[in-house]
Amino acid sequence: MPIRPLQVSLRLILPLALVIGLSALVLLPMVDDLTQRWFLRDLDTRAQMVAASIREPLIDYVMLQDSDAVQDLLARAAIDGHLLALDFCDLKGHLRYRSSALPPQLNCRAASSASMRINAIALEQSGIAIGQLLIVQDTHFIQRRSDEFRFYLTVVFLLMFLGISVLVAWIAHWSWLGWVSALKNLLRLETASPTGSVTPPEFRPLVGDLRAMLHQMHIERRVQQQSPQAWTPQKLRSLLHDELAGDEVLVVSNREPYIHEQGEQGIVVRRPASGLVTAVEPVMRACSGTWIAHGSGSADRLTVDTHDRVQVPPSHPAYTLRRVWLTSKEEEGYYYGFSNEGLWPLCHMAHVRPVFRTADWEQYVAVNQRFADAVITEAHTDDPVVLVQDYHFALLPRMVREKLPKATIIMFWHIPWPNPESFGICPWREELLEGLLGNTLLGFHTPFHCKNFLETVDRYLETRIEHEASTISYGGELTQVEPYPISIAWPESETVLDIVQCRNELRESLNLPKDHRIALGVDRLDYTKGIVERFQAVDRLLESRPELIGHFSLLQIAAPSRSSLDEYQNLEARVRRLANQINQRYLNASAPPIVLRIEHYESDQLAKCYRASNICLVTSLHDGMNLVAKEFIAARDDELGVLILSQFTGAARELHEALIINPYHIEQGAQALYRALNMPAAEQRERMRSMRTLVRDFNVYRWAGLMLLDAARLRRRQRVTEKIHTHSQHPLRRAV
Ligand code: ADQ
Repeated sequence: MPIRPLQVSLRLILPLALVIGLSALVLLPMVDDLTQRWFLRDLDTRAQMVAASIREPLIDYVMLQDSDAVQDLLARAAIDGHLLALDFCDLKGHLRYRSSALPPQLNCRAASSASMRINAIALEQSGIAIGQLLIVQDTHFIQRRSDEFRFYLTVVFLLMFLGISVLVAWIAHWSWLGWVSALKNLLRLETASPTGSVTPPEFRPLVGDLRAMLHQMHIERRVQQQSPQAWTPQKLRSLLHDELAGDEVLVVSNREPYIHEQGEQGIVVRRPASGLVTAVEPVMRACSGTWIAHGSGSADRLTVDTHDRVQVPPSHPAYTLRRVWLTSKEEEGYYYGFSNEGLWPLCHMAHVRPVFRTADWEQYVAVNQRFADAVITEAHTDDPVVLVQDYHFALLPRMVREKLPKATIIMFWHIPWPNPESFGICPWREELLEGLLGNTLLGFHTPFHCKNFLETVDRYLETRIEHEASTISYGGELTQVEPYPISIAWPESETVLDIVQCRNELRESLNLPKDHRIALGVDRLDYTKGIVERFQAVDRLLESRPELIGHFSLLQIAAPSRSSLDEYQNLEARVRRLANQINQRYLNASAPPIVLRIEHYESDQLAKCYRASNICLVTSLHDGMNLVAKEFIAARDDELGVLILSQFTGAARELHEALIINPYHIEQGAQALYRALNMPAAEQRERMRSMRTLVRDFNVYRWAGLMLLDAARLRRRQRVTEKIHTHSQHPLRRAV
């Protein structure tokens, strides 16, 4: 028997041995006592029977005082094997007659002992007592039988134990073999062809996890194989050169990477606070393509050429920004309405209800079409690589596909994808899904979001889904769905500011003492970011640890966002009010617990804050990835500082050394803050070092590189398929 089933059997048999052993210990004396009592009762019955059989002649002989007849009668009755003696005692208790085998020490007052049983049976003649008959029986045989009985019972228990053990070992062995082969079968089916696979019922709960795990392993293996060295802009550039040589790359996003604003002293250029821009900008720098985005700045029109194009970054141009102009009605319906009052709350579990209006949907369709037209105009080839960014453009992939069927369309969905039930409340769910299935490749942050998407499509459209290959076949075309965890660009060392200087400058600018401890929050002012819960955690911390009052503050930097929407205005008012309320409670303290800055910070200012803080606090109620967590880690080349991270961020799936919290649990947030404030430097270093290695290696170039590698692979297949197609009579479908 293999070692594992033996261990399993032993695990079952040992408790069994214990139970049977204990039962034997309890049962044996009980059964023994019971049988002894049965034997004694038998002896008593026998004595009564003997007495009954000789009673009448005995009384007659005693009355006649015929001692020979009495002796003879007693002797004859005492012949039976167990009867030791029969005696007659008179009323004064004198032994008058006795059978010959009576032990000499026995008299009329003798009582039963371990070796003999004595029954005294009264005799009377016409109601007058004349004496008693003593019947003495040997009880040695009871002890003998009891010993035998114990012996057999012990043997029965042993045999029972052996029998059950063999049976258990046998069942364990075969169950084990059955499980192993069913699991192997499942793994084989999951890694080969899931279609038509029948999962044994006991494994059904495991299938989802198993698939996610296999998928993750598949990606990690692929990354290891493909990236022996770290991902850098140079590597990304050479990858674009090798894999997509000469191919045209177009990016589509709502937010532009550079906004020209009319300032008091002329036109100024601003970079928006957006995770998306942070992530995609390095890719465009590396591949010099065209970025199509909404021109939203007050001086944007003044800075473009006649084709609405401008070269960016302004300091050292590397790619083209093509601006699309939207009327306020379009912006109202497509951006604020359908995207941010509809899709944003639909995809985030933050307990804000999505609002869907037909007028907004119509603008969403129209604006998607306008951006799709821009892609078609900007494309110089019939098969460009189009990188579509985010939930503002769910319909665009299909619109572009209709005009440029050979294009490789890659879309990254920067926010979570909800479960099918949640998504199902959108009145235009089928249209959105059909739009998204115009993509060649559709990326999400985590395998969990991919799984939700596949399940949603499965629920609402007639498609064929290959889970192992993670593809969806719809209308004869395939869309591949993959997780690509987004990240940041690793900061270049020459731009990094001195850490002590950062600490001193930040505290000085906030009017705080040099040794004041700071937790930092950096977010767009959005209800998904858990800013209110963060303040409550700080309040709770000071309530439970008053010694920290005046020695610790939260610096919350919140970039104004979507401020024309009611929900966001209410949030801002609530955040300001709560910060005030908390600060009012600690008016006597030398420093306010909450320092709130509702403003946009430039990236170097943010870097200074990251480097100057003791803690970075990310408490999103739901977040696709969260880049702030990664930016904080990247900024800490001193390997100090503690990251407190919400379990509801994609980042929590990668940054296991952070203090992971449930932001809804205020007490837990407060405890994590306390733990972070008291964490020894050695532990901070250990955690930070490990997270820094991960973020440095799994950076934004890798994110983009993996998507582009997959795009290149799909293009190669597409070209092969087309070649075959031109030599074939039959139309072929687009291959993935
Ligand atoms: P966001 O919701 O914008 O991104 P996040 O990933 O945290 O969230 O990125 C925010 C970015 O804005 C960071 O680069 C940060 O530095 C910057 N920022 C925040 N506050 C700022 C301020 N006050 N001033 C200046 N800059 C500020 C969406 C999804 C995320 C996903 C990203 C990337 O919601 O889940 O991680 O896209 O895909």
